[in-house]
Amino acid sequence: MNHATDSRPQRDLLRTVFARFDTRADFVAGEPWGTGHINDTYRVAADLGGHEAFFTLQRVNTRVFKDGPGLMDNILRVTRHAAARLRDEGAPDVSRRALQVIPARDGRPFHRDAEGSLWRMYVFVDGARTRDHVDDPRQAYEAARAFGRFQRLLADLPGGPLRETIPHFHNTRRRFEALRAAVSADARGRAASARAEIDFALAREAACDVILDLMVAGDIPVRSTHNDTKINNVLMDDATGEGLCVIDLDTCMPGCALYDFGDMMRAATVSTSEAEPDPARACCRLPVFEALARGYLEVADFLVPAERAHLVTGGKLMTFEIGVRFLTDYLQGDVYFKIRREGHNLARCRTQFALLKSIEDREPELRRIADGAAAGARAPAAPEGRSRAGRTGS
Ligand code: ADP
Ligand code: GN1
Ligand code: MG
Repeated sequence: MNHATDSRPQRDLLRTVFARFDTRADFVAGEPWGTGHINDTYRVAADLGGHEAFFTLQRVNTRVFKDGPGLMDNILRVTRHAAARLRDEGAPDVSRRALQVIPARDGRPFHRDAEGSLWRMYVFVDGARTRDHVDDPRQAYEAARAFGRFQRLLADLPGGPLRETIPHFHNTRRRFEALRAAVSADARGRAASARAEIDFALAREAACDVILDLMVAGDIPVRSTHNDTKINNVLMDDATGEGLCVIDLDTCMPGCALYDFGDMMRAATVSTSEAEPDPARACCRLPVFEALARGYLEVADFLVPAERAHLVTGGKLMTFEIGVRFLTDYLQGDVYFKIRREGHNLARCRTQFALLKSIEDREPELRRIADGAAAGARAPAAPEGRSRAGRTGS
C-alpha cells in the first residue's frame, strides 16, 4: 500500500502542512499512501502525548475539483450526518465508520498552501484497509452493503442537494462526445495506435442514453450518490472483513443509484487488475456479481422498480464510460488520470472494454442473477448475526 520512503523535501513539506491542522500531535513521518488516480494521499505518523497517531493528509487535485471550499462543504455535511446517524443507531466504533475531517488552525476544513494547493486531513482509520481487487465474493458482498448503506444515509441528508463538484460527471453522452472530439483532434498522434478501441467505443454509442432517457422520463430518480464506488473506496475491517467506512467523498453529489451500483460492478467483478498487461483476460466473474447484487439489494430497500430492473445496464454503462474516459485521456496526452508508465491509460481502457465485452456475452445470466437477488432481498431478512454472505462459497 505504501509506495516509497519519503524524500527530505517531501517530509519537510508534509511537516509544514501538518502543522497547519488543528491537532495536539507532532509530526514524525509521512509516506505516500494508496493507489488513487486523482489526489495525492499520505499517511502521516505523529506523536500524540507519547502515543503514535496516524492521519490521512491529502492534496486535493484542484485541476479536477475546481471549487475546493465547495467540495469540502459537501464533505463536512456528509461526514457529520453519517456520524450523527450512526450514533442515533447506537452503532459501535463510530469514529471508524465515518470519516472525521480535522480542521485547519484557522477553523476552515482545509489548508491552502503558498502555491495554491488545497490540503485536507482526516483521522486515519486503523485496523482496516482498502483493496484494489476482490479476491473472494464475500468482499464484494461487504463492499456493496457499505455503499448501499451509504446511499441510504445520503437519502435523508439535511440541507438540500449537494454541490456538483464535477459538472456532468457521469453524463455518458458528454463523455462520448469528448471522445469523438479527441479522436478528431488527435492532438498527440495516438489515434492510429488505438484504432480497435476507438471503433469498439463508436459502435456502442446507443448505450450512452439508456439511463439518461429513463431519468428524463422520470422513471429513475436523481439521488445524492457517491459516484466513485471503486472497490478501493471502502475500508474493510481487518478483523471481521466488514465494509466499515466509505471514503473518497469528493464526488458525492446528485447522481443516479445505478451509476454507483454500476461502478461497483465494474470494479468488483473484473477478474484482473485495472491496467492488466494482458487485457483479453479481463472478464466478469458471476459469483462475485451474485454476492455484490445480493449485498446491495439487502440494504438498498429504497430503490424503485426501474432501478432494480436496470442494475446490469448500470454496470455496462459505467464500464463503457470509464473505458471511454481512459481512451480519451490517452488520446489527449494523459492529462487527467495519473499514469505510471507510457500507454497506461490505453491499457486501462483495454481492460474496461474486455470486461464490457464479457458482460455483454453474459448479460442474460447476469440479469437472471440480479432478478434472483432482488427476489431474495424482498424475502424475510435473515436473523441478525446470520448474514447470508457465505451462501455462494467462492
Ligand atoms: P483518491 O481520490 O486519490 O482515490 P482516496 O481518498 O481514495 O484518494 O485515498 C487513497 C487511499 O488512502 C485509499 O484507497 C485508502 O487506502 C487510504 N485512505 C484514505 N483515507 C483514509 C482514512 N481516513 N483512513 C485510512 N486510510 C485511508
Ligand atoms: C478515479 O480517485 P479514484 O482513483 O478513486 C476517478 C473515477 C474513475 C476511477 C477509475 C474524480 O477514481 O471516476 O472511475 O479513477 N475519479 C475522478 O479507476 O475522476
Ligand atoms: Mg480513491
